[in-house]
Formats: sequence, C-alpha cells, structure tokens
Amino acid sequence: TAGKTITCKAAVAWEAGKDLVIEDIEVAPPKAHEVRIEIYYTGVCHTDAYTLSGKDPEGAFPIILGHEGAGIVESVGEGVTNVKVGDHVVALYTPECGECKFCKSGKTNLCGKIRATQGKGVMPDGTSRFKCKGKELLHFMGTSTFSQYTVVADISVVAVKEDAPLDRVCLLGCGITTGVGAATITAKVEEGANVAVFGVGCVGLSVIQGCVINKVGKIIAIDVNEKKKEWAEKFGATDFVNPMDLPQGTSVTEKLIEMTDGGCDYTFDCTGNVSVMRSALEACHKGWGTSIIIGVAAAGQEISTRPFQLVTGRQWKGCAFGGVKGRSQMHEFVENYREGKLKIDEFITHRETLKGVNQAFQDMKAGDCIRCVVDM
Ligand code: NAD
Ligand code: AHE
Ligand code: ZN
Ligand code: ZN
Repeated sequence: TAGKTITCKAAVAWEAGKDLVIEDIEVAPPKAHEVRIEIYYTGVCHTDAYTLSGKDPEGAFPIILGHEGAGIVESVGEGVTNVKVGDHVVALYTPECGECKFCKSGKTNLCGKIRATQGKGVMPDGTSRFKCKGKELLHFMGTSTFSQYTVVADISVVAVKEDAPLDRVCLLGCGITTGVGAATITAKVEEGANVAVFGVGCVGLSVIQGCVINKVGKIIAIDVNEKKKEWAEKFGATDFVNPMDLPQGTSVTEKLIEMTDGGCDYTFDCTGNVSVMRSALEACHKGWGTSIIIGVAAAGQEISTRPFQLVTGRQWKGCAFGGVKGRSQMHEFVENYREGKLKIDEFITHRETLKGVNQAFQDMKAGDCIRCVVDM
C-alpha cells in the first residue's frame, strides 16, 4: 500500500452540531516528513465534542476529528527517521520538533513548528491528505484519529513498545497524560501539599493520580455529579465536595479555604467552566497558591477575578497536554503503565466500534462515562 492512496472508513464531521457520518474516504500517501498510520484504537475526549459543537473558534468543517489515538505505521514519507513501518505509535496533538524557539526554550512543551497549519486543519505544506466524495476533508489537531488511516507530521508521532496494548495506550494521547502531567510536570505538586481538583472526569482523575504519585497531602475533589465521589475516592482523593450540597450562603471557595486552613497550595480546573476557574483561583492560599487551568472554555468566554487575588500572591497558570513533551516523555508514561505505577485500564468505562462512534459521544454526555475507547 505504500505510495498509494488508501480507501478506508472514517467518521466524518460534515457540519457543526450534527452526528458524525461513517464514510469511505481516500487517504493520500505521506509526503516528505509525514507518516501514514493505521489507527487501531482511539479515545473520545471532550475536546472532540467541543469542536463538533461549533464552539471552537478554530473549528472548521468538514473535518475528521479525534486526537487520542494509537496504531501502527503503514508507510513513511521521505526524510522520516524517528519512526519506521510497523512501529506501534501514539499520535501527538502537541508535536515536538526539538528545534524551534519553543522546543529549545526549556520552558514549555508547546512547539511552534506546525501550529499555524495544524490550527487551519491542513498538513504543514498547506494541503489535506483526506478526500471524500470528491471533497477535501480537514485534519484535526494534527491527528484525525477517527479514521482507519491518518497522515500526521513526523514530529506529531511517537513510537511505543510493542507489548504496550494499543487499546489502552491510546488514552495516553490526551486525557491521562494531560492530567498527570498537569500535576507532576506543570504544577510539580510536592509531598504534603493540599490540592483541590475541580471536575472529576478523565482529566480530573488523572490530576488526582498525579497528586497521589507525588504524595501530596489532602486531595479534595469537587464535582456537581454525586456519582463522581466514588470515582474520586477510587483514584485516591481524600475528600469530596459537591457544591450543590453546601449550605446556602457558603461558596465552594469558602469551604475549601476552611478545609485547608487558609487555602490550597494547588488547584486545577478540569471543567472548562470559567466561573469554576475563578473559584479555583480564589481557593488558593494567599502568598503562593497556584491554580492551573486545563479545561477548554467555549469561544467568547473569559476569566475574571479581582487583581488583588494576584497581588496577594496567588498565581494563574495553564497547560496543554499537561506540559508533557510527547516525543521525549511518552516513554516514561508507557513504562509506568507497564510497571503498574500508572493506571490506564481503570479509566475505560465504555467501548464502541467505529460504527458506534456517535454513541460514544452520547455516552460522554451522559455523565457515567470516564473514557470510551473506539475499536477502529
Ligand atoms: P469530563 O466531562 O469527563 O469531566 C468534567 C467533569 O466536570 C464532569 O464530571 C462534570 O460533572 C464536572 N463539572 C461540570 N461542571 C462543574 C462545576 N460547575 N463544578 C464542578 N464540577 C463540574 O471532561 P474531561 O474529558 O475530563 O475534560 C475536562 C476538560 O478538560 C474539558 O474542558 C476538556 O476539553 C479539557 N481538556 C483539556 C486538555 C488540555 O490539554 N488543556 C486536555 C484534555 C481535555
Ligand atoms: N482551539 C481552541 C483551543 C483548544 C485547546 O485549548 N486545545 C488544547 C488541547 S485540548 C485537548 O483535549 C491545546 O492543545 N491547546 C494548545 C494549542 O496550541 O492549541 C481555541 O479556543 O481556539
Ligand atoms: Zn483531549
Ligand atoms: Zn518545536
């Protein structure tokens, strides 16, 4: 198949707000510094639903969504040296070129090399590798894992050990790595620290997992869904607060300040709700508390607080993919999983086939799904 166009099935998002449609699509061979991957499994993340909803300012259609995928390299374009045909790989929506200003800064995992074209839904040369019914389809987040075959830039892919099961390590493509990385790499939570985690989905549970790994003190999980108490505790949260259950006149911020003798050392927003982001910042300890924004908020939404909150030493930060450099650091995550130090299996509550991908979106909205893995 190398060098030839492949016809395969993919879930196409033709329009915002509409169900995905399973179509036969054509996937062109990889050009120089590109890799064609046969996707075996993909997770479905809230960010896929967010872009499908039409609320993502970068969202354009028709597009092949999906960014939490793993598979096997089918062919490579000229000049590709980091992966070879047959390698088991995870797609990376945060690439790592190692050469740009961002990569060389030592201060961020964001890479600037292909961000502009990635945001426009095309490959680095400005064109698409996907076609359906004579129309070009856009790429998503440089990955488009809702297709049986996809093409990505070589800097957007990392090889993993062959004995790491693809139906589990696909989840390292986003949610788990994001949460664990946010706690251990971006916040660098310390032993004994008091932490609050707003939103107990895949990302929030992963933050909790990262906090447990770093042996923090209190881990207070906050969620409006009471069923998430059990989940939070299973992953190591020491306390759970449902803001709906607080006495009238008591805010979640006040409750957290009281529970931690003055405020949290670290708080994490894993909801994407801007008023939650404010509560998370204001629940931080005066002088040093740091709040990390992970959740993705809809177009037009803005955060606010009294500047005095920052004047008095609280800090607002944020991160994409947890601050993890995918090509350099994915190996550690896979090793930790293989050695039983990192939970992945526990996150999988639902499984679907490609045909059932819309059901996976429904499951995600229903509130009892942590992650659905789609068998391509
Ligand atoms: P999820 O929907 O599974 O989890 C969110 C949780 O937040 C749910 O349990 C929900 O009940 C809870 N919640 C909603 N409103 C709340 C409120 N007002 N107070 C307390 N809890 C509330 O989502 P997820 O897959 O875990 O993703 C979480 C967010 O992170 C999404 O916005 C997603 O787009 C974003 N995300 C960001 C990155 C990144 O790199 N920055 C990566 C992955 C996901
Ligand atoms: N396109 C949106 C922003 C979406 C967003 O923030 N994406 C995160 C990853 S979410 C994964 O589930 C991200 O990687 N951000 C950094 C980047 O460079 O996109 C918008 O608001 O325009
Ligand atoms: Zn995601
Ligand atoms: Zn770079």
